[in-house]
Amino acid sequence: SAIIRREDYTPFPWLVPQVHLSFELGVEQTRVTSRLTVERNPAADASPTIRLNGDGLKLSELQVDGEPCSTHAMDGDDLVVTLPGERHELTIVTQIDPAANSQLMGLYASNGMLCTQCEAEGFRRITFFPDRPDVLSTYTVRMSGPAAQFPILLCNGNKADSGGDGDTHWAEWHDPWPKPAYLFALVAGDLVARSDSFTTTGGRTVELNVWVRDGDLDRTEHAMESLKRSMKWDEEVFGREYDLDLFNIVAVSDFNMGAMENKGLNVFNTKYVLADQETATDGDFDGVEGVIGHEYFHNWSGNRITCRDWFQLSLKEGFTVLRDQLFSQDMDSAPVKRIEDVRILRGVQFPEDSGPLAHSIRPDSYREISNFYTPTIYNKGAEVIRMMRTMAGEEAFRKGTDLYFDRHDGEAATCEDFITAIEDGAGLDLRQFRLWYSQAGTPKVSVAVTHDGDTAALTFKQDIPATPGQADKQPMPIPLRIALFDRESGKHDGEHLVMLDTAEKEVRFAGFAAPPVLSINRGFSAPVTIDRAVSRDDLVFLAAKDDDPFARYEAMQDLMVGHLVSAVAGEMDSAERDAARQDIACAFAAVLEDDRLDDLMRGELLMMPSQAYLSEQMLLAEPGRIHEEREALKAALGSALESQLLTLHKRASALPFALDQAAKGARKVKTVALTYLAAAKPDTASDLAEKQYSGADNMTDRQGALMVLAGLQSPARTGALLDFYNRYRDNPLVVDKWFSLQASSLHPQVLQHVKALRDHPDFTLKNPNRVRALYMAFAASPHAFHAEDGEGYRMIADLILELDPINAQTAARFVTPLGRWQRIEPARSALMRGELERIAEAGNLSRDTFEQVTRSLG
Ligand code: B3K
Ligand code: ZN
Repeated sequence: SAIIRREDYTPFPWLVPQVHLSFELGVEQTRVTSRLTVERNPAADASPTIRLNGDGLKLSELQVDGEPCSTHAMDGDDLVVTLPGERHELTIVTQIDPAANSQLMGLYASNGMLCTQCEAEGFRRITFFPDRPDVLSTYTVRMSGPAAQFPILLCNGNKADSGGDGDTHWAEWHDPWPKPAYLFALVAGDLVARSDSFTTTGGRTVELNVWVRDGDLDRTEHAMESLKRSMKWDEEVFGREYDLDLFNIVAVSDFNMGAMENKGLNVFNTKYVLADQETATDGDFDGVEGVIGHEYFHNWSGNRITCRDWFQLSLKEGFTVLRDQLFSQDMDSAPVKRIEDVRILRGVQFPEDSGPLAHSIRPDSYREISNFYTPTIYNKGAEVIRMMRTMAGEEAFRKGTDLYFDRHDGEAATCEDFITAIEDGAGLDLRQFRLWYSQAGTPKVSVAVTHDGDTAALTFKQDIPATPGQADKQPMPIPLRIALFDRESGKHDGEHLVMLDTAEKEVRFAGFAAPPVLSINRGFSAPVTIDRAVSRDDLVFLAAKDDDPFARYEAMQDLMVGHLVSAVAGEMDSAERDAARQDIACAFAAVLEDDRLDDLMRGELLMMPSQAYLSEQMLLAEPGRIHEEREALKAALGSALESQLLTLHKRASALPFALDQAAKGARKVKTVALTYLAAAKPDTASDLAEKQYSGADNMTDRQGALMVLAGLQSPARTGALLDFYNRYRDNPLVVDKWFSLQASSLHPQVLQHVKALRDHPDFTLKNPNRVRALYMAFAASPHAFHAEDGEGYRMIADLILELDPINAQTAARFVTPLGRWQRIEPARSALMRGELERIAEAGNLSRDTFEQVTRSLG
């Protein structure tokens, strides 16, 4: 398969101002008639032909200007038509089989309903079309089908007309906003809606619907409320109003990703729509709010202004992630949301950036664009724009985004357009900052503090590691928010923004009689790693006193990371180990006792660094040793703080269920307490967890307790798992949790459990949620995936090979964990590489999996 390069971009020689589609819908056979008006693009080089992309399509009929066409040819999957004139009308008929579409791209059947997923290149599986984001058209769509089977017919835009004759009915939809094909969507099925409305500041009344299957309606309230909050927030914070009279959301249970921002008709994974107290955790509720916000915000950052080509993906994704993060910060606890977002970045994006799949947020090439919907494009992309906001300040940044929306409305834009608009609107000079778009790799910032007389000097150095295809890097501007604490008073005299824009830099601060304690990268102002020699005393100081919540969290993390890294390296004798654990326990005790903290934040401060994050800190990770030391520290903390943790659990359990932050925080610390107790006192923890499980009146408590039980070799384990399954066997999203909990548990027999679950009647490779529930959880499990004999690696490779022909996009995602081989100790590394080679040799791989495996082998 060919490599597509950013530098090869050329505008499409044709404009397609009008698209008329007619669908005669059937689950096994759908007939698509497409009528396109095409005219020469004055801004492009003229071409005697028009290339219409197809993917596995069979052409049934083709007319040019109403006459059967004889001047066309197939070029691979594409249809190439010779066109002599300035303007033509093409009529194209294709027949497709939605039921046979297991890739879930294009038009497919899910649970008897029909729906579409077109981003990035799914439209070409429906009809022949210039399937690229810079071709914008106005769509008019007629859908017809059996009324009993598809009582609801939905498409983008507004419903223009509808009718029926006997058993068949039809609807005609019109979307007034020109859009690229990837934003096209239709849904046909037996659905019911929660309806509401929203009035924009401009006075437009928008009808809102959340469409689900009968029986799921009472779990849509949170989604609807989240939508209304998103609409209001985008008006207030970014000045963006909705632009149609109708906004539809449809929940689908078979879906490759979280959701899709199709114009006026968002299609969602059920996981990000359905939520109630009984079946969804607090984390699930937050997920719904965040994803509803994200897709809604795309209406401006993505739809009104789309991408010129797929190399610009972060233009819409990075910006929209930033927008959804800021939205959630405003809706919930801002500091906790920031910490969660950094945890995701460091747990998923940092490893990507230091591995074989590293790429810049604006990549230079790809084979399969689906492989570039990555944490780098999304999460690092958001961090890069967040840095612009930090440098400009909120107000100036808003001027920049206003200018961007204004200047490029209705266009297919580039990252460069965005940067220029922020420069012009916010008054920033981003010439050097553009390097963040082209250079991959997480910068490492080293910092040393020296003190002389009354002056403290900070010496900074930045170093950007080599990544595939990028050996040498230039220094980038790195905005670091810092504060210097006086040891005596426990205070600082204000925050500074240090711009580290050279390879090395020294910054001096006068007025310090004694060496200060440095608090650095406050709020995680830059997506970098910080390397500094810092004493445990200073970390304990910051963990107790830092007024920046993120920096305080970071000090706790650093305390644990520092200890675990040296413990794994075998650098500590038992006295040193005890001393370190003692310090960490003291810091924990302070957090447990600090009554100025709310429980949501307390829960964060008590969180252990993840196995993935710890592995990142080592040149060659030893998964087995990391797991051992991490569990040992957990046990040590659990026994040192047993009574405080029991008190915390008791206090938190006394709070009745509510959706406010205090109650959410209480539920969070309850399970955190259990996890430490489980490591130290499994019997005590098992009893407590069993009580929490059976007394639970909400999913957060129930799942938390079951998670702890699933990791214990306790008699209560089996009973609780069985009860959970029987209670929720009819709810697929909860059954997903049941699979996940077992696949990611701390239980020594996880491998056997996963094998058994693979044969469970509820397991299927056809449903991505179910596949991820079992295997993503397993691949993230700290010990089982890395089993010494390589059985975990083999299971994932087997899965990839079996899933690839069914759902290539989902299969390719499982290559990532095996791709970590270069950063793992030699014995396991060889086994991982061996599995990648086995996949590579299999032949007949999808483009998705082929690309990921090839890149991963390096
Ligand atoms: N834009 C979609 C991504 C769909 C990609 C499919 N391969 C979801 C989102 O980011 O909002
Ligand atoms: Zn998005």
